[in-house]
Amino acid sequence: MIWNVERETIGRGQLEELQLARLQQTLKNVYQNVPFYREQFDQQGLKPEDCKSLKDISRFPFTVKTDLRENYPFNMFAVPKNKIVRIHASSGTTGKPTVVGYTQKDINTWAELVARMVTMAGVSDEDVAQVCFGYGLFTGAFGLHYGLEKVGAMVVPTSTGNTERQIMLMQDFETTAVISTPTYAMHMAETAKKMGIDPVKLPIKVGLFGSEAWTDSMRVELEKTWGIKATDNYGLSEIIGPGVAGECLETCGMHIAEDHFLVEIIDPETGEVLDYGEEGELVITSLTKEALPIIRYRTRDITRLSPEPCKCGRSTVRMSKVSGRTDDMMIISGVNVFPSQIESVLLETDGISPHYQIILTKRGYLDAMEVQVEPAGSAFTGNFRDLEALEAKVRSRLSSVLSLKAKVKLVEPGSLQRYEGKAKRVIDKRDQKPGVSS
Ligand code: DLL
Repeated sequence: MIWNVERETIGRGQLEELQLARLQQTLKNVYQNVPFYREQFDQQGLKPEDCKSLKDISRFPFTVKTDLRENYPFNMFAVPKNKIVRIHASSGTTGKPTVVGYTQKDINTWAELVARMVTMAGVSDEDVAQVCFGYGLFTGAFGLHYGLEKVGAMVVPTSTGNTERQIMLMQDFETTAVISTPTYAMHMAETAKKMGIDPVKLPIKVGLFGSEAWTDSMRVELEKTWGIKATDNYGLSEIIGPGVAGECLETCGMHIAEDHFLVEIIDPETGEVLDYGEEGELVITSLTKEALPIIRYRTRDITRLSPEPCKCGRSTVRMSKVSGRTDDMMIISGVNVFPSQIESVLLETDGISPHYQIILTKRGYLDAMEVQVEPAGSAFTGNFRDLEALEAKVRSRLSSVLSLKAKVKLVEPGSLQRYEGKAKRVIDKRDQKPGVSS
């Protein structure tokens, strides 16, 4: 089923007309109401009227995360405070969070976009949807919550944590759709097994996973472990939260809500706009946001766009799975590598579990990487030789597939940290002084 047939199957010409009208309106709005943008445009000698076609967007300056931080908390808002009905924030690892605001109309738009996205994943009023994202400043839980209610699903807002209770409620309420990060889904499955419950036997049909990068190998693992269809969905607080893009059951890329967002792919080094099919950084301009309109936001997420028609009937451009963030790329002995590439190698190796951690250190002037990973339960014989052979296998696959020299350490099952939200896969100790341990 398609939630909004008119918008999701719109013809290209009609869509572009709508996008241009909305873009011109957005540029006027930010120029009039957000001093940050007025200054930026003035500095470049640009007026909103200079945007005569969609391509003209490339003449306008980018917005980056630090712009939001420098305008903390509310200076990027385009409406007075009394029009704001909700605040969310994305947790920065250091310093102040990035604050985002919503008018009532923004909240309604958000629910509409999430309704489209959950419908793509086959969720309807027949479903019991358990939201295992943290309720709070994070956009994940509230975003999914309102969209799921809009389609009429029975929403179970369990939030994160208390994992045994999550499993008990899945069983008792006959949950059919689970919503979480892929990492937490893996952890929940493990907990279910410890409780003597086979996740495959639970009534869950579909998982809507997002908020962090995950590979197709992880999809295979999640689908097998839970006996479900695993779908991907993408979003970010600065743009609206979840609902920017989502996968239909064809699982061949995420449909972007192009009537609300104008997307570009750029070369992250030069800022040059790239063509469909080329991999680069996703840049998003909001077209309908009232509280926090945003121009050419550099997401740092690496993906590519495909305009090919999808079998599901939706006409919107799809983005491929995010392969990493430009700021997550590691340079190890001169080789550029993303955590997702390591995840693929690990999960495609028999006997390896999806629980891993990457540790970066410095040896002299050289970077060194250690991959700590738990063997899959069945492969853990405890026999030293077997473990050594498995380590050697992973090491040689990392070296042949990624041309990467890494130390591989198999660790006891259950010993690595488990995450209830986004996983922190990389621990970078390269800035630590010698002799400092943690
Ligand atoms: O994570 C919004 C969200 C919540 C999306 C729930 C989907 C589901 P932030 O906390 O602001 O917002 O983090 C945004 O998370 O720039 C990506 O790097 C990453 N991210 C989000 N979804 C995906 C995904 C939410 N499906 C940042 N695949 C983004 C890969 C994702 N990365």
